[in-house]
Amino acid sequence: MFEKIIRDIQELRVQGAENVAKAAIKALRDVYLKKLSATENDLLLSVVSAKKRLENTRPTEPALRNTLKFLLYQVNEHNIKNKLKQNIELATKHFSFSDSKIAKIGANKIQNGSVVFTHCHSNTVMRILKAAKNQGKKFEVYNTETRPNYQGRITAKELVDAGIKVTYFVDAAAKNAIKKADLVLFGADAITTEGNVVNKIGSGLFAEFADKYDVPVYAATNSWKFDPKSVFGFDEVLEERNKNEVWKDAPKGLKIKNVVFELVESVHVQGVISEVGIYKPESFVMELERFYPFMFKN
Ligand code: RUB
Repeated sequence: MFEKIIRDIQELRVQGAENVAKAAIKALRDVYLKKLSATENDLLLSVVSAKKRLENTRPTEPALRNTLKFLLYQVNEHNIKNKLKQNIELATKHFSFSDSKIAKIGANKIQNGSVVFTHCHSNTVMRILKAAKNQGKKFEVYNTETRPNYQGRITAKELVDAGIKVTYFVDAAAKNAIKKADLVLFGADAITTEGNVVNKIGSGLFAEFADKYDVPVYAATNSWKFDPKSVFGFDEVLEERNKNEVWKDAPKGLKIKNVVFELVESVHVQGVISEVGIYKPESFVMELERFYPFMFKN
């Protein structure tokens, strides 16, 4: 199972930053269960090497790295059997608690008659939209196709299946869609110490447009997507994927850039919706040290 999870993350069969983190919990649990009869020292060596391999599966995923850090937090060769088990349970609980809390808080931002613009496919955003629908609110979603991998189709299909009214736009039509929207709701792959949000390419551009037309932008995210590396001045690494995704039989010699994530500057973000509440991006980062000290420890 461990090797399959590694492949599924690398080959994008696991989609969305939070699902990548949840898959890492499963993978480490698998290593733990298979090595339970080994000595504590051997178990620790296997778990540490599994952690390194998982960390390297995707570059722009602090939720993955924070989750792995949490799983091994205060674990040593004397306590690993109990402590790792306990951390696996706590991390699993963290995500299930946060998922429903974020859905509830985020749904309050959606009113009867609202038009919500979204981009790409974020499981966090989907949970918010479905929670608003379950509250009986009547609203509409505008979403973009999200080239080159068309994650917008996953969003559109899921919304149709949930009985939520949705209109699908090509990416280049986003300006027209945003002008008519009441709010923009993105997911996030990372939040930096300056309060900038990293999300699917296009998100930064769309947020600037939204700002111009006074449409508030919210990023919905589990707070474990904060990147502690950015505290030390490291820039967020923006993943670049295979150029075949953009153009399979492109003319030989053509240079294609396929950077898949982009920074949404904090000035364009009205609020970060997470399990700790809704905060302005800069205040959100300040709250985190209080809630999750493990993230800031080496
Ligand atoms: C997905 C994407 C999502 C975030 C948040 O990009 O940018 O908005 O990962 O998702 P890709 P979630 O499909 O290229 O990984 O809210 O599910 O964590």
